Amino acid sequence: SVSAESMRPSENVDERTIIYKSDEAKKRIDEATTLNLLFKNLDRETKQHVVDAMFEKSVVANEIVIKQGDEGDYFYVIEHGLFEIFVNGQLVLEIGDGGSFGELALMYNTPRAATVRAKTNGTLWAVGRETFLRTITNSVYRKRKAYEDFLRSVSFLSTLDRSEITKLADALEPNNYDDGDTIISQGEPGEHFYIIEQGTVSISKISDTGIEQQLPSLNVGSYFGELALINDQPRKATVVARGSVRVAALRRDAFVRLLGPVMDIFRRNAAEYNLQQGRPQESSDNHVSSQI
Ligand code: 1OR
Repeated sequence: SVSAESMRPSENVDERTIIYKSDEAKKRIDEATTLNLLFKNLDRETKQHVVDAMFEKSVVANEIVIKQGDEGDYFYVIEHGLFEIFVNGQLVLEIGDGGSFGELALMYNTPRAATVRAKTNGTLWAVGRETFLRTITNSVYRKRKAYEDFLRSVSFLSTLDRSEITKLADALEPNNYDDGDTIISQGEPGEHFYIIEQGTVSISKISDTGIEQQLPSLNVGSYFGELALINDQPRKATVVARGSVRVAALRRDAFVRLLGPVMDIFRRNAAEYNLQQGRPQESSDNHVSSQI
């Protein structure tokens, strides 16, 4: 465990809370945070800032960690253990290793929206309000703002309303690729949908008879990777970065949940493709269907 020595938490923005941690503790935090969405968008330095400020909290089964209605003080990342979330006494969710909770009251300065109770013994890493606001909230807002502006300029999303765009912005994960990197491989199962934020991708397809066909490239604002998710089939083509490319990726579950309103557009473009035996370079909606 951790021998904790906290530097004075302070109002001063330049001061940071640093709690000493062994390499072993750092490794456990790393494992707990790598898959967590809130951490995924933090740059190295900001993440270090959060990790420095974390302190370990052991809990026993049945312990109440957060009580609905209380004021928010800490944000928690689960190293191990199961935690039950109750809203108005009703169990709504169970979360485990690598999950997190307690962000809402801190982000929105509202009372705790739920009660969180340990179902098993467990270990948490806690981050104080100030550090949370300075690091994670900041980065969530910055990312949201940046994506909202970008998404509003993407024509195939023009039917989404404000709150749908915001939810989408929060769920997108930025990924960067260098020239020649493979983003999608034909034949593999599909887990993500992509929107191109920057750069160009080339698409190629190997037919059943082994002939490679080059398909039109896609640029900023185009999407790809929807078909494997809609049809639950392997990837039908390979997508490679041309020059440096930045994409916004959406996981399968979020794709289904958040892009329902756009599904008709995907289907219509897919049908168009089948009719033409080639992909429309640019459809009437000024976006490109990718067939992957
Ligand atoms: P908090 O700071 O409000 C309670 O403290 C935490 O429970 C909350 O942040 C979230 O991190 C977590 N509704 C409210 N809080 C939830 C919910 C939730 N799920 C997790 N928390 N749900 C809506 C239920 C009507 C469940 C969504 C699946």
